[in-house]
Amino acid sequence: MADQSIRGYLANLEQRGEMVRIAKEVDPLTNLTAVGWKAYDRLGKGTLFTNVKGYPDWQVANQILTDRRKWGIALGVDEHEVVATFNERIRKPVPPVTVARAAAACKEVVATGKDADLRTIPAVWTSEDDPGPYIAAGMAVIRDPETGLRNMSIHRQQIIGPDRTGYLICPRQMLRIYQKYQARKEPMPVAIAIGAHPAIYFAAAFTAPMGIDEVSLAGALLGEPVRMVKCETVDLEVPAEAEIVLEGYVPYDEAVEEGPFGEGSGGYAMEGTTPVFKLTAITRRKKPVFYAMQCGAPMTDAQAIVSTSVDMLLWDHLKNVEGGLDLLDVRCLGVSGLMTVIIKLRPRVEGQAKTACMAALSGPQMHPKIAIAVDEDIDAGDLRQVFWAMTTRVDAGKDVIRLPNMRVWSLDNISDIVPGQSAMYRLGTKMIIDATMPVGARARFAKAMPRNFDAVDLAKFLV
Ligand SMILES: Cc1cc2nc3c(=O)[nH]c(=O)nc-3n(C[C@H](O)[C@H](O)[C@H](O)COP(=O)(O)O)c2cc1C
Ligand SMILES: [Mn+2]
Repeated sequence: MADQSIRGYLANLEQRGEMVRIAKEVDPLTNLTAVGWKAYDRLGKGTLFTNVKGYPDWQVANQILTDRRKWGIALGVDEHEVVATFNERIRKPVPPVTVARAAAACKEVVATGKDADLRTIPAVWTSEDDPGPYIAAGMAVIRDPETGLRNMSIHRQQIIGPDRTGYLICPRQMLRIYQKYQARKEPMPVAIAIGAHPAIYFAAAFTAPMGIDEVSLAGALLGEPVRMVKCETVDLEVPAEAEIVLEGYVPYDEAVEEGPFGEGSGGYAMEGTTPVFKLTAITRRKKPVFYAMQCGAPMTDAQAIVSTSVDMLLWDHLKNVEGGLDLLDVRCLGVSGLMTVIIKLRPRVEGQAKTACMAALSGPQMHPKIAIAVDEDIDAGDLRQVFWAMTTRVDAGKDVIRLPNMRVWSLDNISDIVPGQSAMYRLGTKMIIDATMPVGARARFAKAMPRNFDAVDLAKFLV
């Protein structure tokens, strides 16, 4: 039986030297996220805060899923295998099982009625211009009122009262399901799990075809059924090994001012109105680990989770372009706020790299607006090499193509909002940069590598 908790993952991270513990007191409202962000930026490590002001029973984790090495630890594979592993495992969904309440760690403490108070959770004030503390790491489980099918997705929550949060629902599957509740004039029951195994996070962040239960995709990634447990106040189930569970509902007819919030773009999502989440119960472990999922200026948890799923979906999408590309690597760049994707391929004929870029700009997810194609000899993970190719193999007149008036990601603030719509709907200019060499003229564009480069082993000369 695999561990399905976030604490098990944190123990692995620590053992592999990928996490630091910070025992000096931090305050979730003033300095926790800056300490966590800097620790990752300077040391490349995630952080577990063990001394959190005002929350003696709690620990807080931050910046723990920020790169492929850490995802590799979560999946038990090498960092280079992460995308391929996701792709392979996710094809065989594994339906969850239901366990008894007594076997569910997330039920150690149950608070309902007045006792259910969001102020008991160390929600963090993340970015400077955020209006206050948020919970960013909640995975929402809901059911389609018509088909009964389950959906799981991640949504940010601005704390606006002891039992209320703003609840942003972007135009994706949850919104379609919420609109069904609205049409029936019924509240949408929601159960929100905070802190669980990264595989469950990945599945929640993943855009699966409508009707596919993300919980069974999490099972596929884990290699065993997710253990679920029934909720106290709503007719839903949640991962039993979660640290904290918020139960409640989203009324069909309420809206609240929400934001601005530092987002995966690296900048701010503008303030606006969102639906409301109303709390009916909090269940949790006795000594919970709160996952303060870092969002905002790169590089954060938010960018790494989304880019990994963009890569995976694009890999599948691109492989079929033109009946099959010689695709070598796909990298949605977290450091670009998720809006640039690099495609490494072996173009068989002139024009193929541009077709690949065009497909990458109309993939399953909206984030990329710039697609850069590079050749086999460029390491797509090394931006120095990519920049060299973008300069020496690009004639801006022929190789840079602008695609105006395209739908772009909602958080691309430089792009215009569609007249009459909310900021969720934007039109902007996408861009293709074909930084591959002209097919048939490769010698002229070769990298001038040191003589006998591949044959020379540096280690032999350092002894
Ligand atoms: C850190 C993080 C925060 C997110 N915040 C939101 C959010 O506030 N609102 C939203 O609609 N989607 C948000 N998303 C994206 C959705 O969770 C994601 O697209 C999911 O696949 C949607 O699932 P669905 O298509 O089943 O609704 C977030 C994703 C991540 C990784
Ligand atoms: Mn879904």
